[in-house]
Amino acid sequence: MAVPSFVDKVTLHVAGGSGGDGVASVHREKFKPLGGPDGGNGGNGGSVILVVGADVTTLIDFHHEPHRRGTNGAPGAGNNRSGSNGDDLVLRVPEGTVVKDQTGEVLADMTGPGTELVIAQGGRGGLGNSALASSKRKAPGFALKGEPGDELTITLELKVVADIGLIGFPSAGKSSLIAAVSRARPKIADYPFTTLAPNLGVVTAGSTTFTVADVPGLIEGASEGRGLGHDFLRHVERCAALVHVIDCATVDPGRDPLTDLDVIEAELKAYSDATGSDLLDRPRLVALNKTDVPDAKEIAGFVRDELEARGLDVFDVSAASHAGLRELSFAMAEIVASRRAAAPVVEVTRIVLRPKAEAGVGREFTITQINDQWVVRGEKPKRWVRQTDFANDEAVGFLADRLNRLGVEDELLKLGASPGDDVVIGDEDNAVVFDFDPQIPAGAEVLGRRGEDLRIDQSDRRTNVQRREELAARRAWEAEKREARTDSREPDWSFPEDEDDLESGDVPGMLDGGEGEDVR
Ligand SMILES: Nc1nc2c(ncn2[C@@H]2O[C@H](COP(=O)(O)OP(=O)(O)OP(=O)(O)O)[C@@H](O)[C@H]2O)c(=O)[nH]1
Ligand SMILES: [Mg+2]
Repeated sequence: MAVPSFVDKVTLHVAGGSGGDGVASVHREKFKPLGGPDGGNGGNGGSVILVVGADVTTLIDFHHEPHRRGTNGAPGAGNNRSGSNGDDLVLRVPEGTVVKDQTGEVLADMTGPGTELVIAQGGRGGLGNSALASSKRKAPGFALKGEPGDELTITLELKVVADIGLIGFPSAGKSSLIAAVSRARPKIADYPFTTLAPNLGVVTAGSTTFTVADVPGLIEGASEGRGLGHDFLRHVERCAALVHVIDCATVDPGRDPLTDLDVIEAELKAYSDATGSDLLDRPRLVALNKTDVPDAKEIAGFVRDELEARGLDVFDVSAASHAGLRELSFAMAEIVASRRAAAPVVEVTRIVLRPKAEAGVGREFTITQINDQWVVRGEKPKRWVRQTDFANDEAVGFLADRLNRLGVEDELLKLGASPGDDVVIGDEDNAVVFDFDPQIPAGAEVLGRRGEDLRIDQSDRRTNVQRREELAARRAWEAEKREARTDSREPDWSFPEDEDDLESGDVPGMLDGGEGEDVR
């Protein structure tokens, strides 16, 4: 099997590391058996980051290893110890790499050394029960699970970033030309399609230094796949100008400089039509090559007027004798310099790619009814479900509280959901189905023993109205007692114990905890 040495298109599967789970633990000391929650948070998973490396020229590494993922975060531990974060995986890509998703949409165009793209974020670590404790939930018997990292399949496509592109028929002398004007040393031979992958050379003319790309030869019908096809033309898409390298010494029947130029132009047009590229807008220069050959010099003389009449700048050159190369180099430099003056400087950027907001702009979630199921979509609900340990009732209750605070229950009621309906949250392949039970009053104070949530089994809780009535009755009873006390002047410590009484901050109707609102 041939081993490719230059790869300019690869499919890559990337995944951020998973976040570590938070831990539920209770501080223990001698004589202090229940010292409060001290479970630490899980560490964040490492992300996969693409970064432009100045010395990277091919995507070959990814061709050999197409699956890459960041390291997982470590779980938290007791005594408030957080798990360590996973390591980011930094993948170096060549300048000019275009990153696309599976649908072909461009996610990023990696130009400028140092430009970074966080393509797959690591999952966030789950909070430990210490971080989940609040004045309402003093000793949570659960912790949040770490979230999985982003996972996606992308294509990397290399578009060589050169200032000038050399195009022409096979054996026109493109590689000879780049070898003559730069220190590039591509393979040169007298058979067609010597060049199979682009070569880059650096040229200095006057005060301008620029890069020139020599690409494989084009022939008539390249757009239909003849020869090496025309896909490699993407390597000259970013060039400031194209140089037609024309072989004036060819003895092939049916070929002459003007016909050759027309054929190549037709292929450029076919490429632009097929890809939507704006390649045709590039300025052109014409290098009439091999003028060291006497017949070729003569032919060059014949066609010059016609080419100039078409508005083209024409140069008689010889890659062999180096005649005319200085003029050609300065003409290329001039175009590059004016384009650079007009174009903004490429700044080093760090792009963080985030999943698109599922619920739409400005909305935390949406609910749609699909086949008798209520499907809740939204980043927060989805994440919260992933963080939930469904084996732990208290954790499930915490999830219910969060969803209610977000307004999911209200919205479901508004849309006409009735008790017992299926409510689906999460990704299609990983969805969780709940029974809609709007009777469950939200509130952390009704939690039972650690890891339990009384609301889940019990539906005969007092309603708010009942609670208010009881409170009023108790106040009346207290007032009566106080009166009796003032009468007798005797202290009375017999106070009724009711641990389920409303706390000072509780207003009927707002029993939903209200704290830990933005727990990640
Ligand atoms: N006499 C003469 N021969 C040249 C000149 N430039 C190139 N050649 C010859 O033409 C042949 C093809 O040259 P290459 O530079 O490989 O041509 P190319 O355009 O890169 O060809 P492909 O890579 O196949 O597309 C070689 O034998 C070169 O020596 C020139 O200026 N004068
Ligand atoms: Mg070549």
